[in-house]
Amino acid sequence: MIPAVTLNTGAKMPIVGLGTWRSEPGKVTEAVKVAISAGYRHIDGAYVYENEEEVGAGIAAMIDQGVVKRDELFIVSKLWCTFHIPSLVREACEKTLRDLKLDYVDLYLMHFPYGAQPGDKLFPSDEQGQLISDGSNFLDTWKAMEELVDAGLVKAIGVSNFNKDQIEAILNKSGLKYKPANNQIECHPFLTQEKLINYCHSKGISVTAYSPLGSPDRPWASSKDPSLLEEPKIKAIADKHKKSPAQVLMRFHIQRNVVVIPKSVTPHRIEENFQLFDFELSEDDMKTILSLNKNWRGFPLLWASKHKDFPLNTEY
Ligand code: NAP
Ligand code: SBI
Repeated sequence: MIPAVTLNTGAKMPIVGLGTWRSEPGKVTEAVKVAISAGYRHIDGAYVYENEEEVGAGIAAMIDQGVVKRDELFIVSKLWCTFHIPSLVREACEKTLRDLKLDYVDLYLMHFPYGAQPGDKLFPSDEQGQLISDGSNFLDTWKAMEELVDAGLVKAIGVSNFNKDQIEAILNKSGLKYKPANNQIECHPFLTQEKLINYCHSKGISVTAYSPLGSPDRPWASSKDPSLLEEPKIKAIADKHKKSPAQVLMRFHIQRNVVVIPKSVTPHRIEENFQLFDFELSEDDMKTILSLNKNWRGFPLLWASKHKDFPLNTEY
């Protein structure tokens, strides 16, 4: 059994999942198959990644071949910003389910707290390059997501890129039916997120760490940005345990009971990123890793910085 985090719905969410952002459609079907063969049971996707059909083909192949049953998998998708208007939420979810070739997803996240103008463009923007708002309120979007649970399209709902105040607004919403089961946030040794993780855990909300390797292939990366995989203290801890820096970066989350979703389309890395259960970081290792925090974000979300629901203006 793969270690899992228990959600506030009672469901178990495997603590390691395969990330799929920027996994090319021509490679991701094979990546999903390699991952499931290697033992992964959790796949993290999203409408905006524009590869859900190919992710779904990999899942279907593994189910058809009898490698795994649907109920042994934990599949995550996310509602994109241009579908925040409540009347659009169900059709967005149904499109994702069709593409994934599934009857339900295990967890459906509101990808960002901010809604964007509906239409063909995934990132509708004004002359300043700022995201054009749809005027929606994420509390109304949340209510529409609750209806997806009641309709059986999703087993659990959660949020992503939400700050403490935004989560609190959902928890305090009048008529709230389901609390968020998960908050998916950027988290790694340069952005350790202690306060937000402690807050979420104190409210029974699990946390998923995205970009655990610092997302080295993000399109806006600069050579001046710090590199987690080349960080000397991470390398030294890895050498001591005879593991790779990537494995140390992943194990760090597991020992905080945080779910982690490394992305790779490279078979040997997909396998490496799952070999995390045969070693343990010491308390000193954990302290050293936490001391690397510099509140550095690979995802400053600048294109939405003027939006009323921009999440990164608060302390946490
Ligand atoms: P990441 O997982 O930190 O890094 C992925 C990059 O690292 C790829 O270039 C990959 O290359 C490389 N890599 C993977 N394993 C490696 C290893 N063992 N050694 C060296 N390099 C390795 O970045 P991410 O894709 O940004 O984050 C992971 C997932 O989190 C995403 O795919 C997505 O599912 C999710 N996410 C969510 C949000 C959100 O807003 N909710 C935002 C960002 C990410 P290859 O693929 O070429 O092997
Ligand atoms: C995309 F499909 C395109 C751009 C982009 O930038 C921000 C980060 C993000 C996202 O919103 N979720 C991700 O996993 N990556 C993304 C996705």
